[in-house]
Amino acid sequence: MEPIEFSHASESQITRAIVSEFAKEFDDYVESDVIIVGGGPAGLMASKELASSGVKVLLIERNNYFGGGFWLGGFLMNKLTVRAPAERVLEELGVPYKEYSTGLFVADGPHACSKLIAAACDAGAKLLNMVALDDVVLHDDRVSGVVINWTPVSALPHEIAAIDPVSLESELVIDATGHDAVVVRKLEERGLLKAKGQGAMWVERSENLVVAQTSEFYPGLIITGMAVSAAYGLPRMGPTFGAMLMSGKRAAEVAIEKLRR
Ligand code: 48F
Repeated sequence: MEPIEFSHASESQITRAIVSEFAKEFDDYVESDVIIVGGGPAGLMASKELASSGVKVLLIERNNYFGGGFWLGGFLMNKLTVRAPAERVLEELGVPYKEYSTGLFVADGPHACSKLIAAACDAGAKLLNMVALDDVVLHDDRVSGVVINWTPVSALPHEIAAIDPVSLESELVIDATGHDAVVVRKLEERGLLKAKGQGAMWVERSENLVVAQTSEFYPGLIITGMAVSAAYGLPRMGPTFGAMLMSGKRAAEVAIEKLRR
């Protein structure tokens, strides 16, 4: 076997490559058209669709990994289900799937999730991991950005790490934080709106309603995915993902229309 010779790069060059490239990009995204909070299936889908339409979009995710609940289908088993017509989205993403019964499709979680993350990146969305939403920016009763901090900061005792967060501005924010509806809750804490909380399981009803009610929930704030269910008190849907993908697409459409105005 031929020995492999890697090119020369010093320790300091490697450090500079990381620091300068990150700082340049971060500086660029201090202002965006749209900031998406949460990188599960709904947020990733919305980011892909927005970036494909030329919108400057930043997605922040508190975990090291993107994908939220999309890696696993349910009950720690990694087969995902979607119902028609959402198999078309799997097709668009190039995810292999099989029809289990009429209109019910099954795919591999890791395959589907990695394709969706790659599609968002390929489309030009900027993805930032290990960054958590701390608060919202509110100007004249309109959500105008997010307040963020590095995820590990919240795990440190306050007396050790009293580290102020920073703000990023945008025309629109999308809450894609799933069942917790974290952005919506920040407005609720201030008495600006009331989230109804999630209802009990009813998959057939829930999927249609989540997509139909993906909308601007507060001036400047669009909701998508399970955050819609938590905000409007819709039934939960359990381990099926078609509505998450379609709701992400709908959120992007709503955002594009608002940006055009
Ligand atoms: O939970 P998640 O996958 O939400 P979703 O896109 O999809 C829901 C389904 O996975 C499933 C379901 C229906 O099929 O019931 O649960 O609506 O992804 C939400 C993402 O938001 C991140 C979280 O880590 C996850 O990756 N997130 C939550 N809070 C914050 C956050 C926060 N404060 N800052 C940044 N990201």
